[in-house]
Amino acid sequence: MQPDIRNIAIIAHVDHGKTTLVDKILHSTTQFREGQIFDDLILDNNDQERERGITIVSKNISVRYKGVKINVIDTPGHADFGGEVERVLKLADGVLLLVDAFEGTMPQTRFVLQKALQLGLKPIVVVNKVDKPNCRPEEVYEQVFDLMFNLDATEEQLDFKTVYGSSKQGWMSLDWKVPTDTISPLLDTILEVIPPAVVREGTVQMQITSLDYSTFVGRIAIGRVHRGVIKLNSNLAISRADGSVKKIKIKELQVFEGLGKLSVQEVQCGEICAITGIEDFEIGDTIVDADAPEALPRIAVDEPTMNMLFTINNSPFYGQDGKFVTSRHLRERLFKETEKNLAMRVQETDKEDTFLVFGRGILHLSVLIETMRREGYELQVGQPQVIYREEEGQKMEPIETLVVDVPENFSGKVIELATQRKGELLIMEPKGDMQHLEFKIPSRGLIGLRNTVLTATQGEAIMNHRFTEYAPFKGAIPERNSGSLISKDTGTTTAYSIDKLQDRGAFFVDPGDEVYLGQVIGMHTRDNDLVVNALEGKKLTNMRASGTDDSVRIAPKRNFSLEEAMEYIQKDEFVEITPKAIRMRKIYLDEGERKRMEKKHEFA
Ligand SMILES: Nc1nc2c(ncn2[C@@H]2O[C@H](COP(=O)(O)OP(=O)(O)OP(=O)(O)O)[C@@H](O)[C@H]2O)c(=O)[nH]1
Ligand SMILES: [Mg+2]
Repeated sequence: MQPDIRNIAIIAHVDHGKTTLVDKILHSTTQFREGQIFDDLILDNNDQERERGITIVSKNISVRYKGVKINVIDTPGHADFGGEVERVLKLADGVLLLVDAFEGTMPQTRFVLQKALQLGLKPIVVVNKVDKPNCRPEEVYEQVFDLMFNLDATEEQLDFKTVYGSSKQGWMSLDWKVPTDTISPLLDTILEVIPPAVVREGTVQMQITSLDYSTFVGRIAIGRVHRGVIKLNSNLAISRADGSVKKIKIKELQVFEGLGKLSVQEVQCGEICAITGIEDFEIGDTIVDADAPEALPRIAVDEPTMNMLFTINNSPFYGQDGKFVTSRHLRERLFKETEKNLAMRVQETDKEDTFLVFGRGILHLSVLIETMRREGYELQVGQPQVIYREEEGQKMEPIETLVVDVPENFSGKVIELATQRKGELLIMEPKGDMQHLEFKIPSRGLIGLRNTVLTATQGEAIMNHRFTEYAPFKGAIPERNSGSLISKDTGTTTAYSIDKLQDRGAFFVDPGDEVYLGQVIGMHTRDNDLVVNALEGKKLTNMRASGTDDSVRIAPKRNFSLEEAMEYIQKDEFVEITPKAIRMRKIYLDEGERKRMEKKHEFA
């Protein structure tokens, strides 16, 4: 007898608690061996996921509940990884739509729900985090209902069940005022509402929707068996984008079980399956019967909205701590990335050491850069550029929905900042003790906005944005209104000189740091760039005369995260990234050359 299977994906806006819930589902249905203690979320298991506290790649787990096998797919909530969600929804028959009981529906809630509804999936709504003191579960339920309605949910989809609870505390209930001590009410609802996987008889069809890596066996193709039964030693082939069909030999066939995978001889229809041994495949290919190949329609992939120049590190400090520094290294690494990172593209340029990398946003690109530096690469990247399109002779640009929740006294400031960048205020309403603002704003205007908004609101603003559409170009947006302080020479900075220069701006380096000629070492208080000498030796006599300890008065340097640096630099600047350092620099280090290039409108 084949087991009854339910395939569900968990979808939500970022941080609404998906992974926490999946962890609780695992814990409540799985016997872990003694000594297997988990402090963190089991699923967010790669370094960057742990450090950033977000899910970057979707993951499959599988549990047994009341004799039914439930395959659960945890998905990333950040908008930059939305394409991934869209793809893995193809594995599911239903979704758990999580919504934070305080925050309510957010831009990404709308996006992922819309995709799920369009695919005809059955939703269950989970109003999560009802343990939060200021939560408003009933209002949030109403919001979700309205959203479903506005997204043209079918009658059947609109007739969704809602479960309330706290993933963190490990309970779910049909009534939020009646807490329980188990998530069983949710699991029972899944069995009741989500249709069992359909069994289609016939020749094999399995579309590859995602891929996994193992250092031992290489690439692993993951997909759902759409029709027929896949057997280990049967006569199978792969149907590719170009229409070609190539015989394959499967080395290992696995299904998901608990946190891991289980090797099997055959996989029934409806089951989610992992295949090793096919070397040459792409996401979207279909595994078919070699004698009767019939491919499934290919998956459309999200178009990139942003690009950035990637080049080798040619700063005076190159090669000090990286292992991979040549253009050959860079090229190979970037092209390898495109094999698994579907929304990413790499384009050659007329310079052999420079590539244009296309992605879905700053985070999408910065995760790659961060991964590369951890692997030992050195590289430099240019200012992120949005991708324009031309439609009927008109220049079109990407527009996003921006949502900012901010304490009321700061809302005026946020509106001012967004408006300067061509943001258009659409909604302003109270939300608990916060003000909820929604804007339509060009993607261009968002670059660097987070820093500015956080500074202006003393870190209190919560900001989210998501791409919505291409629209006619909105005109010029003022650039950063402070120039760079640029190092005049190469050497070690001194407290003496930084102290003297403090009224010129804020520094990104501390006394004693090594800097090079042309490096951006601070932010000027004015809008033009200024070359400064931060290397001057201490003139002891002067210092004694003033009678104070110079180092005490120096403001601490401003630290930039990788993303902050990417959003901060101007057109004529690079971020230099090595395993140990993130520096900003002028593309042309020499002042004279810089001036000449400016005259040639190199950066217009
Ligand atoms: N108060 C409260 N906090 C929760 C609850 N569930 C999750 N959290 C917290 O919310 C934060 C985000 O939780 P995650 O499970 O990582 O959220 P996610 O939806 O997987 O986030 P992404 O994968 O980045 O989209 C963590 O700090 C959790 O501890 C809950 O029920 N109540
Ligand atoms: Mg997560």
